[in-house]
Amino acid sequence: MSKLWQARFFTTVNHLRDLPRTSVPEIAFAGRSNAGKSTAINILCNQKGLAFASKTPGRTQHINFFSIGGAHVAMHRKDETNVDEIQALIADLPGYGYAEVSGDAKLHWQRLLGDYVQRRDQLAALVLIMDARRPFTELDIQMLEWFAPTGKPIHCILTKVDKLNRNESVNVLRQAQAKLDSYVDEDGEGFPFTVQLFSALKRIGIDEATAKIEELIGLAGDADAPDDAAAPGTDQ
Ligand SMILES: Nc1nc2c(ncn2[C@@H]2O[C@H](COP(=O)(O)OP(=O)(O)OP(=O)(O)O)[C@@H](O)[C@H]2O)c(=O)[nH]1
Ligand SMILES: [Mg+2]
Repeated sequence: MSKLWQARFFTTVNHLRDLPRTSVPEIAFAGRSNAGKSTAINILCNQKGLAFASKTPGRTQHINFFSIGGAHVAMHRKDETNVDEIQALIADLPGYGYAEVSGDAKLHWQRLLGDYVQRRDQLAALVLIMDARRPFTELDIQMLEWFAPTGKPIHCILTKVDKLNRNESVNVLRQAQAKLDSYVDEDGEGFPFTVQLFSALKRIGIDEATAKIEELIGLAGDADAPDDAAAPGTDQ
């Protein structure tokens, strides 16, 4: 069982000053509005209504945090989350590029997003969710270039590949890899950027994304013993 399945709603933040005072590693899902961030979080955490997913673009307007660890979700759904035992946080960021949001609100979101990804020390990595049919829009590139100087990894997830045929998927992945490889620092070194295909609808790329995210937030190989190992003396 993936550690991500333990995810629980933790808190909603509308101002940087309200960011959780935790020090555990965080991973944030960024991307255009409607790209599929909330849907991806739900499917990776194996919980349908965890992050709100919607047909109405611009739905996630604050930063929503989900905690991993600190509660025995499967056993006692209503028990309190023990903040001291939280091992990692997942952040669902407000989508960018939603045209109908008014000027002030848009500015507020952009500042919140930019400041959070650039300044949050606990942020271990960024997951950049892009619609596989139109990846790397101007705002995606801006997000990537805001975050790249931190030197932390970006894992790109090209989602909705159920809308592409096999050839198109292969090509889009190859082009995305080439784009990411074209970024080099002043010493000519590449950045820790990775990319994969994904579909929530057809359940493509879930294991790959799970393994990558667990690795990025330091949960890999740290599975709960009772789930993975049979008690001594039990028949399997
Ligand atoms: N076909 C298909 N549709 C998807 C997939 N993932 C998400 N969607 C749909 O895309 C729409 C937007 O998904 P959300 O997860 O709400 O997108 P979001 O990025 O969280 O959007 P905001 O909260 O506005 O930033 C919904 O109608 C989803 O059902 C997928 O893999 N395939
Ligand atoms: Mg959302």
